[in-house]
Amino acid sequence: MPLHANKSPDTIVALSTPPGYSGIGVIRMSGPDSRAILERVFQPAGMRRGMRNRKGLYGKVVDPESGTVLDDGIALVMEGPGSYTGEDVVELSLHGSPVVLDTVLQILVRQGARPATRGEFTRRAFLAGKLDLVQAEAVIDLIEAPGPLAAQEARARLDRSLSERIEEVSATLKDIVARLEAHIDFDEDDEHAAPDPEPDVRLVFEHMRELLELGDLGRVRREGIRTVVAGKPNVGKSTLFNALLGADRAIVTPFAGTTRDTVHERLILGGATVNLCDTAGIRENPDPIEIEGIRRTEAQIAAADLVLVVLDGSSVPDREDAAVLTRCKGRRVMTVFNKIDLGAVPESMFRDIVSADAPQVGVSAMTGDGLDALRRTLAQTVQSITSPAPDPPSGGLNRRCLLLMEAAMIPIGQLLEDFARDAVIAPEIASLELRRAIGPLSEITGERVDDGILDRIFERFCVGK
Ligand SMILES: Nc1nc2c(ncn2[C@@H]2O[C@H](COP(=O)(O)OP(=O)(O)OP(=O)(O)O)[C@@H](O)[C@H]2O)c(=O)[nH]1
Ligand SMILES: [Mg+2]
Repeated sequence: MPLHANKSPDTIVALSTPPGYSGIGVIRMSGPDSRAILERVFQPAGMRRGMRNRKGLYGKVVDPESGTVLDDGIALVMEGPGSYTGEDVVELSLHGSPVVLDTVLQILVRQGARPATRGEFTRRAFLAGKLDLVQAEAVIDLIEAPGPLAAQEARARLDRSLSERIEEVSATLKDIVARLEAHIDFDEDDEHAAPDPEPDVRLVFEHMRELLELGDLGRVRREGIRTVVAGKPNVGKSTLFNALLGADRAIVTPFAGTTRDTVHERLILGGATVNLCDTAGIRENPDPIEIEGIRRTEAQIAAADLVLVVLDGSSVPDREDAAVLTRCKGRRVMTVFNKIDLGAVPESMFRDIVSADAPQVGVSAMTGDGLDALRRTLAQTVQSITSPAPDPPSGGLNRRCLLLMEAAMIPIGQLLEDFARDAVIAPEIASLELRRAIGPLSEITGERVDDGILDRIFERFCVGK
């Protein structure tokens, strides 16, 4: 449970559907007065029964001051603590008219509700212990998911399985600390001396490492695969980039050195999000403007999950092509032989510079020849990155949590090194190091977290969620 006390909150209200014309607009209220406020403005049709928990009721929304009927719609009461926020929640589904919804909102405020701030419903859910921070962040990631795989990843984090794994690590550490501290007062020769904590510490460290790896997998699912199109100038990188997007996005000219800066666009492929980046061509002896462009290209390659190395498949490769491939060492690469409409030089000419392990495709970005095959190969590669068999889509730590997990692993890693160097570590030293790891872990799930961090997290939300 979070440390924050739920100090008799007021009742908040917001439009939960996007502003603008729509079929239906939903207004949501949460707090102790939400039901009373609803009853002042909502007249159920028929008047046979009052509002019942979780039963939608059709009726009219009336301005209690003027008696004007503003709209008709469905009201739904969800009593706390079984609701999203843990408080009494009311949802009013009305016609999606911005004017009507705005008027009703104003009336609800006049009746005592306060306009909600960003993410305040979810923040209340967190403060009420209905969900932890990992889940709260999954809510916003689900809403903002750029593609189906990202949505599945966020949905998986909404289940508590990831939170439970983190709590398990935390509980194990606390357990080891408790055992160590129980023995601090015994001297070393004592028959009750603490058992060697090293095997347990090593095991917990392994679990933490697994969670980190899962986080990286989560990142490619959640944020997309950083896919960089790289090559020497004029090989057709921008033409290929545009062809993959199906849009004339990057400038193409016959002159080498056209692309000076990175260009970013998003592509959904087989459900996965591909963050495609076109780059400045890498060449020897660049001019001063190109130097900066190439520096940016290199930074993109260094952070890439996948590099599409574009070569001119119609001409013999040269030192510059070899240099591009050298810079991609350590990255996952796909080789694209472009301009095959101009006639392809024998593959053997590329043997010395191109790795046989990387997938290779011949295309003409200009005519579109081979693009379907390229998309298929790309989709397979993307799938192998996002779903290493037999792993089902599961949630991974996001960036905030990864940093905290890394911070938690530092003292433990240090302790393991000490164990390796010197078999006997005083229990008070070991417990001190382990305690340093527990703090960041409890910040991941929000067991201990300050308001500033909560503000930053819920700032990402929209009003009404
Ligand atoms: N024949 C043929 N020409 C192509 C093909 N792809 C690109 N081109 C031409 O090659 C020239 C360079 O294309 P770009 O896409 O600008 O090349 P780039 O690799 O982005 O070049 P820089 O941005 O300068 O590094 C243009 O004249 C394109 O029309 C292709 O598949 N076949
Ligand atoms: Mg270009």
